[in-house]
Amino acid sequence: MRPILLLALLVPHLSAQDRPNILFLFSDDHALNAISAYGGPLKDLAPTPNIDRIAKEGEIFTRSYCGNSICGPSRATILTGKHSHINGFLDNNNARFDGSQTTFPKLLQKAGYQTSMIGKWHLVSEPTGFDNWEVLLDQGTYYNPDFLSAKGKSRVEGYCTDIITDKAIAWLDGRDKSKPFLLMCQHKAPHRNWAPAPRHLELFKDVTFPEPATLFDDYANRSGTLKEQEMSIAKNFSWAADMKFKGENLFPDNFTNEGKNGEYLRMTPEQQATWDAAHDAENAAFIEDVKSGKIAGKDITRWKYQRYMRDYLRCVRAVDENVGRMLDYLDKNDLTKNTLVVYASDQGFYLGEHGWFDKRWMFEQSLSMPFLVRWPGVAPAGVKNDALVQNIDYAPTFLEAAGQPIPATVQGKSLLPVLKGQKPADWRKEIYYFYSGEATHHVAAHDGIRTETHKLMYFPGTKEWNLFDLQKDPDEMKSVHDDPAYATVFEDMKKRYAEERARYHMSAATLPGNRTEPWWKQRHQQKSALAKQGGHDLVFIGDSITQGWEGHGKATWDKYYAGRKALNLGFSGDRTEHVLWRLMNGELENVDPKAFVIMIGTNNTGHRQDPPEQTAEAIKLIIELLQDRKPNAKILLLSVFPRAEKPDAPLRQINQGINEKIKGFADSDKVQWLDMTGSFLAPDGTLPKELMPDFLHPQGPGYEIWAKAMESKIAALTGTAEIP
Ligand code: SGN
Ligand code: CA
Repeated sequence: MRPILLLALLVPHLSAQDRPNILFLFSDDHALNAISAYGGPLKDLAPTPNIDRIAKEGEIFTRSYCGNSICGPSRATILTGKHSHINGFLDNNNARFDGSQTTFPKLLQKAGYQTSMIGKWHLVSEPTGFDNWEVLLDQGTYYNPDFLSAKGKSRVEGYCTDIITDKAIAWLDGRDKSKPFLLMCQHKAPHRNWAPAPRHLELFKDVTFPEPATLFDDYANRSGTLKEQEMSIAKNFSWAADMKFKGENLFPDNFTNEGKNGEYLRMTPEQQATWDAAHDAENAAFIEDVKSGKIAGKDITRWKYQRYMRDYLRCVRAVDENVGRMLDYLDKNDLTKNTLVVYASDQGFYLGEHGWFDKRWMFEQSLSMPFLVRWPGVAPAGVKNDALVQNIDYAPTFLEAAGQPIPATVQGKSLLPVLKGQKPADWRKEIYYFYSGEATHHVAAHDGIRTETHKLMYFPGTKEWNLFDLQKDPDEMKSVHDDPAYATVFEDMKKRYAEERARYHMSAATLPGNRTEPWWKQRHQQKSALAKQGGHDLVFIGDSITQGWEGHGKATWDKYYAGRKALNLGFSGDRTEHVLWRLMNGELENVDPKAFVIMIGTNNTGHRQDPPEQTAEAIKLIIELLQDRKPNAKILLLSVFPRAEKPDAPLRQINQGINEKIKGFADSDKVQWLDMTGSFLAPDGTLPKELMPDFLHPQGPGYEIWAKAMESKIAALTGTAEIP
């Protein structure tokens, strides 16, 4: 018997009691500066005693970051332990979470946990991996929110933060108490448009919050894209929804017109009366003061900042109270000792720093994620932990805590050793960040790394680098990338940036992307519809060469594959990143084939001359994606076909390089390799014009050669008789 197996048998089997419950308390857009345990300028004015209790009884992480500072992407990363480009949820505007992929709740559910998700979900597709889910529709609302569950839609009267907690407690009360639980209790608050609970509308009324030093940042000395954002307190707050005025926008130079206050429109007459009582006099006074000139210029921004802060911190107050309710529940039900509690938020937020609200940038305030953990007996109490941690780490941490193996494709690391106070020698020295640049708020795409002392950002749209010395310039007001004194640091950071991108498999070839040509979209819809019908035994994945089975290869296809319930997912002009996108966005929906045939990569070579290792890595991700979604299917991996007439042609060489790498992905069973190169080439290595007149695409006879070369493998993989 192998020693590992023997060891596994000797370890006493963990009983349900030994496996901790996991309570994941989560909020939306909660800035570190709005949690008193983090210190910060607001700690005495707007304390959060209940969240702080987690820090006191457990650990607070001071260098905790997200991988992509917006809602859906952060949530998808938490569920999968993978960065956005791997889990496919890149931005809020276009993405839909592929719920068929492995997530930690699914694995815990399989391991016997009872799993529940209550509150803001915001991943478009329905939750998977939960015994119970009740989620807010889309972003959700503060007042009288609508929930969606397996039973359908329902509206609940009251205040969202309280209701989510009510539902969480009700679920805990009714759960099967013989099993450990995972409860994800995810608040909408304190997300825009910051509508406080009726009981908090007068809170902070007479408090003046300190202004951040960078409230009037002029965006000099950094990427030119900073000036283009649309998330500034001075310019982008709306009259009604953000600043809570009623009626016509009286000062269009200072307030935008965007929308009504949707929250107000949802309120009951009673709620509206309380709301009006809290706002009317103050609003009237402000209007008077602006009209009379008493408040003007920058003072209007200052006034907006104060209103923003009061509303934001009022919303935080309800979150904190409700965290307290949950912790009390654990105490009263004797669950505290055996429950791992986490408090986190999907990203940080700007509370006026750089003149901003919102997030998205890789600057500290929105890169940071609050992360507090309490696990009695495991995480020592009262610890400030400064290890570099990221939201990719949550899934592996929960899995390890529950005694479950961590899938090899998970990109994060379990925090257990870090929580226990050990400093693993190989703990990461930098975190990687990527923001795709969606339209909302007009923040340019960028990615970068942060070390303990420096931050490097790259803006591909303008090809700009920014480098910050976080010790000397913690407010990130001046990029030193072109300062000769930092030449060595800059070089070192660029090298580490390239290494981190490689570590997380980030390149143009692996960043999932859809194409916009109408025919492509139409074909994708068509193929997704076919996939949805199901019933396919054999699925071909590729580019124009695979699509060509519907053209030059039609007769051969009919002969070999028509009777084998085959689906052609070849799209002309596709590169690996398009294939990745398609597979995560519908083309595998009900497909459960015996085998996939993959032949992709020659357009990475032809369009961009991608280095072979990057294309190969993308092919590896395609294989991993298929194995994750369709674990029973086998994969026939084909060599990328030879291109160009002569063997020493550069593009031919690149394809050859890809093949050298990808053949190593095969095993003798699940992934099988077939090198097609020899089938097409003349003995001297030239590519015969009769087979591929453009030295890239096979004609009829080429498809015949292709089919014949694969036939014995296809017959074996699909369990069908060989076609002569
Ligand atoms: C809405 C907000 C934005 C916010 C995004 C994303 N506008 O579009 O200010 O950045 O959500 O937020 S609002 O007028 O509808 O409030 S996220 O937390 O879901 O990423
Ligand atoms: Ca958010």
